[in-house]
Amino acid sequence: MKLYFTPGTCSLAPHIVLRELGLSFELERVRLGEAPVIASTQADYLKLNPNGYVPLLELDDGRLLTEGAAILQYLADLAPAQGLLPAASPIERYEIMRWLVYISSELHKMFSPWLFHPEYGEQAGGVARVRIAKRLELVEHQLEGRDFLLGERFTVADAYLFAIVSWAKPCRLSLAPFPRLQAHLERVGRRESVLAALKAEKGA
Ligand SMILES: N[C@@H](CCC(=O)N[C@@H](CS)C(=O)NCC(=O)O)C(=O)O
Repeated sequence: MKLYFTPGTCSLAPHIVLRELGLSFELERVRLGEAPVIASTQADYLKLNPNGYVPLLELDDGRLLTEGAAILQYLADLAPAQGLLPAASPIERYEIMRWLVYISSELHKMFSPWLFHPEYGEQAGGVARVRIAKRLELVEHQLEGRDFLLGERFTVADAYLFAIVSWAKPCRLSLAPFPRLQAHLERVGRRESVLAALKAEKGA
Protein backbone atom coordinates (compact mmCIF):
# COMPACT_ATOMS: atom_id res chain seq x y z
CA MET A 1 0.00 0.00 0.00
CA LYS A 2 1.17 3.49 -0.74
CA LEU A 3 -0.14 6.67 0.84
CA TYR A 4 0.20 9.83 -1.21
CA PHE A 5 0.48 12.63 1.31
CA THR A 6 1.52 16.22 1.83
CA PRO A 7 2.89 17.38 5.18
CA GLY A 8 0.59 19.61 7.19
CA THR A 9 -2.57 18.43 5.43
CA CYS A 10 -5.50 16.11 6.10
CA SER A 11 -3.48 13.15 4.80
CA LEU A 12 -1.99 13.06 8.30
CA ALA A 13 -5.16 11.25 9.46
CA PRO A 14 -4.73 8.07 7.33
CA HIS A 15 -0.98 8.27 7.99
CA ILE A 16 -1.64 8.11 11.75
CA VAL A 17 -4.08 5.24 11.27
CA LEU A 18 -1.63 3.22 9.15
CA ARG A 19 0.83 3.49 12.04
CA GLU A 20 -1.80 2.79 14.72
CA LEU A 21 -2.66 -0.44 12.91
CA GLY A 22 0.96 -1.43 12.33
CA LEU A 23 0.30 -1.97 8.62
CA SER A 24 3.16 -1.96 6.18
CA PHE A 25 3.03 0.93 3.76
CA GLU A 26 5.08 3.32 1.69
CA LEU A 27 4.81 7.08 1.72
CA GLU A 28 4.87 9.17 -1.44
CA ARG A 29 5.02 12.92 -1.01
CA VAL A 30 2.93 15.11 -3.30
CA ARG A 31 3.73 18.74 -4.04
CA LEU A 32 0.33 20.38 -4.23
CA GLY A 33 -0.46 23.33 -6.46
CA GLU A 34 -1.88 24.20 -9.84
CA ALA A 35 0.13 21.36 -11.36
CA PRO A 36 0.66 18.91 -8.52
CA VAL A 37 3.55 16.48 -8.85
CA ILE A 38 4.91 13.43 -7.07
CA ALA A 39 7.90 14.91 -5.27
CA SER A 40 10.34 12.04 -5.82
CA THR A 41 9.83 11.75 -9.59
CA GLN A 42 8.17 15.04 -10.62
CA ALA A 43 5.50 12.85 -12.29
CA ASP A 44 2.11 14.44 -12.92
CA TYR A 45 -0.05 13.66 -9.88
CA LEU A 46 -3.23 14.58 -11.79
CA LYS A 47 -2.83 11.31 -13.68
CA LEU A 48 -3.46 9.51 -10.39
CA ASN A 49 -6.00 11.90 -8.92
CA PRO A 50 -7.54 14.28 -11.46
CA ASN A 51 -8.80 16.39 -8.52
CA GLY A 52 -5.21 16.96 -7.47
CA TYR A 53 -5.69 16.51 -3.75
CA VAL A 54 -4.35 14.24 -1.03
CA PRO A 55 -4.84 11.75 0.54
CA LEU A 56 -4.76 9.02 -2.06
CA LEU A 57 -4.24 5.39 -1.18
CA GLU A 58 -2.78 3.05 -3.78
CA LEU A 59 -3.58 -0.56 -3.01
CA ASP A 60 -1.23 -3.44 -3.73
CA ASP A 61 -3.34 -4.43 -6.75
CA GLY A 62 -2.99 -0.92 -8.17
CA ARG A 63 -6.48 0.28 -7.28
CA LEU A 64 -6.68 3.90 -6.18
CA LEU A 65 -8.84 5.14 -3.33
CA THR A 66 -9.49 8.81 -2.62
CA GLU A 67 -11.56 10.65 0.03
CA GLY A 68 -10.05 10.65 3.47
CA ALA A 69 -13.17 9.42 5.25
CA ALA A 70 -13.40 6.38 2.94
CA ILE A 71 -9.67 5.66 3.25
CA LEU A 72 -9.91 5.76 7.06
CA GLN A 73 -12.74 3.24 7.03
CA TYR A 74 -10.96 0.99 4.55
CA LEU A 75 -7.79 0.94 6.66
CA ALA A 76 -9.63 0.28 9.92
CA ASP A 77 -11.43 -2.65 8.29
CA LEU A 78 -8.07 -4.23 7.39
CA ALA A 79 -7.41 -4.79 11.08
CA PRO A 80 -10.85 -5.01 12.74
CA ALA A 81 -9.45 -6.51 15.94
CA GLN A 82 -7.79 -3.20 16.74
CA GLY A 83 -11.18 -1.56 17.12
CA LEU A 84 -10.48 1.75 15.36
CA LEU A 85 -13.86 1.26 13.67
CA PRO A 86 -15.93 -1.39 15.42
CA ALA A 87 -17.81 -3.78 13.18
CA ALA A 88 -19.48 -5.77 15.90
CA SER A 89 -21.60 -2.99 17.28
CA PRO A 90 -23.30 -1.36 14.27
CA ILE A 91 -24.62 1.75 16.00
CA GLU A 92 -21.16 2.61 17.30
CA ARG A 93 -19.80 2.23 13.78
CA TYR A 94 -22.39 4.63 12.41
CA GLU A 95 -21.66 7.11 15.17
CA ILE A 96 -18.04 7.09 14.05
CA MET A 97 -19.17 7.57 10.45
CA ARG A 98 -21.32 10.45 11.60
CA TRP A 99 -18.21 12.09 13.07
CA LEU A 100 -16.15 11.42 9.94
CA VAL A 101 -18.81 13.16 7.84
CA TYR A 102 -19.14 16.01 10.35
CA ILE A 103 -15.38 16.60 10.42
CA SER A 104 -15.17 16.39 6.62
CA SER A 105 -18.07 18.66 5.75
CA GLU A 106 -18.41 21.02 8.70
CA LEU A 107 -14.76 21.47 9.72
CA HIS A 108 -12.33 20.32 7.02
CA LYS A 109 -14.10 22.12 4.20
CA MET A 110 -14.56 25.26 6.27
CA PHE A 111 -10.84 25.50 7.04
CA SER A 112 -9.92 24.61 3.50
CA PRO A 113 -10.33 26.49 1.23
CA TRP A 114 -11.49 29.53 3.24
CA LEU A 115 -8.52 29.86 5.58
CA PHE A 116 -5.84 28.57 3.24
CA HIS A 117 -6.40 30.75 0.21
CA PRO A 118 -5.58 34.41 0.90
CA GLU A 119 -7.30 35.33 -2.37
CA TYR A 120 -10.68 34.87 -0.60
CA GLY A 121 -9.73 37.78 1.65
CA GLU A 122 -9.91 38.57 5.34
CA GLN A 123 -13.68 38.92 5.35
CA ALA A 124 -14.28 35.36 4.12
CA GLY A 125 -11.63 34.13 6.58
CA GLY A 126 -13.41 35.90 9.43
CA VAL A 127 -16.75 34.32 8.50
CA ALA A 128 -15.10 30.88 8.31
CA ARG A 129 -13.54 31.30 11.77
CA VAL A 130 -16.93 32.15 13.30
CA ARG A 131 -18.59 29.17 11.60
CA ILE A 132 -15.86 26.74 12.57
CA ALA A 133 -15.97 27.93 16.18
CA LYS A 134 -19.73 27.34 16.17
CA ARG A 135 -19.24 23.81 14.83
CA LEU A 136 -16.55 23.10 17.43
CA GLU A 137 -19.10 23.65 20.18
CA LEU A 138 -20.62 20.28 19.33
CA VAL A 139 -17.20 18.64 19.51
CA GLU A 140 -16.54 20.29 22.89
CA HIS A 141 -19.89 19.05 24.15
CA GLN A 142 -19.21 15.53 22.83
CA LEU A 143 -15.88 15.41 24.68
CA GLU A 144 -17.51 16.01 28.06
CA GLY A 145 -16.49 13.05 30.22
CA ARG A 146 -14.77 11.37 27.26
CA ASP A 147 -11.09 11.09 26.39
CA PHE A 148 -11.91 10.49 22.72
CA LEU A 149 -14.89 11.29 20.51
CA LEU A 150 -16.57 7.96 21.12
CA GLY A 151 -15.45 7.36 24.70
CA GLU A 152 -12.34 5.78 26.12
CA ARG A 153 -11.16 4.30 22.83
CA PHE A 154 -9.20 6.10 20.10
CA THR A 155 -10.88 5.68 16.70
CA VAL A 156 -10.33 6.83 13.13
CA ALA A 157 -12.52 9.86 13.91
CA ASP A 158 -9.97 11.08 16.48
CA ALA A 159 -7.16 10.80 13.92
CA TYR A 160 -9.18 12.90 11.47
CA LEU A 161 -10.20 15.47 14.09
CA PHE A 162 -6.58 15.83 15.19
CA ALA A 163 -5.32 16.36 11.62
CA ILE A 164 -7.92 19.04 10.88
CA VAL A 165 -8.09 20.94 14.17
CA SER A 166 -4.29 21.15 14.28
CA TRP A 167 -4.77 23.84 11.64
CA ALA A 168 -6.39 26.15 14.19
CA LYS A 169 -3.12 27.77 15.24
CA PRO A 170 -1.71 28.54 11.76
CA CYS A 171 -5.22 29.72 10.77
CA ARG A 172 -5.44 32.06 13.77
CA LEU A 173 -8.46 30.35 15.22
CA SER A 174 -8.50 30.47 19.01
CA LEU A 175 -9.24 27.20 20.78
CA ALA A 176 -9.43 28.96 24.16
CA PRO A 177 -13.22 28.42 24.40
CA PHE A 178 -12.70 24.67 23.92
CA PRO A 179 -10.60 23.28 26.80
CA ARG A 180 -11.76 19.69 26.30
CA LEU A 181 -10.85 19.86 22.63
CA GLN A 182 -7.44 21.26 23.52
CA ALA A 183 -6.91 18.40 25.98
CA HIS A 184 -8.01 15.96 23.25
CA LEU A 185 -5.44 17.37 20.81
CA GLU A 186 -2.71 17.08 23.44
CA ARG A 187 -3.77 13.53 24.30
CA VAL A 188 -3.83 12.41 20.66
CA GLY A 189 -0.61 14.33 19.97
CA ARG A 190 1.22 12.19 22.55
CA ARG A 191 0.34 8.92 20.83
CA GLU A 192 3.27 7.01 19.42
CA SER A 193 1.61 6.75 15.98
CA VAL A 194 1.12 10.51 15.80
CA LEU A 195 4.65 11.36 16.91
CA ALA A 196 6.02 8.86 14.35
CA ALA A 197 3.80 10.20 11.55
CA LEU A 198 4.74 13.81 12.23
CA LYS A 199 8.43 12.92 12.37
CA ALA A 200 8.23 10.98 9.10
CA GLU A 201 6.37 13.82 7.35
CA LYS A 202 8.85 16.40 8.59
CA GLY A 203 11.74 14.41 7.19
CA ALA A 204 10.01 13.53 3.89
N1 LIG B 1 -12.65 15.49 -0.46
C1 LIG B 1 -11.26 15.26 -0.19
C2 LIG B 1 -10.56 16.59 0.04
C3 LIG B 1 -9.11 16.44 0.35
C4 LIG B 1 -8.43 17.80 0.47
O1 LIG B 1 -9.06 18.85 0.52
N2 LIG B 1 -7.08 17.74 0.50
C5 LIG B 1 -6.29 18.96 0.56
C6 LIG B 1 -5.26 18.87 1.66
S1 LIG B 1 -6.02 18.87 3.25
C7 LIG B 1 -5.56 19.13 -0.74
O2 LIG B 1 -4.89 18.22 -1.19
N3 LIG B 1 -5.74 20.29 -1.37
C8 LIG B 1 -5.08 20.63 -2.61
C9 LIG B 1 -6.06 20.94 -3.69
O3 LIG B 1 -7.28 20.84 -3.48
O4 LIG B 1 -5.59 21.30 -4.77
C10 LIG B 1 -11.08 14.35 1.03
O5 LIG B 1 -11.91 14.46 1.97
O6 LIG B 1 -10.15 13.53 1.06
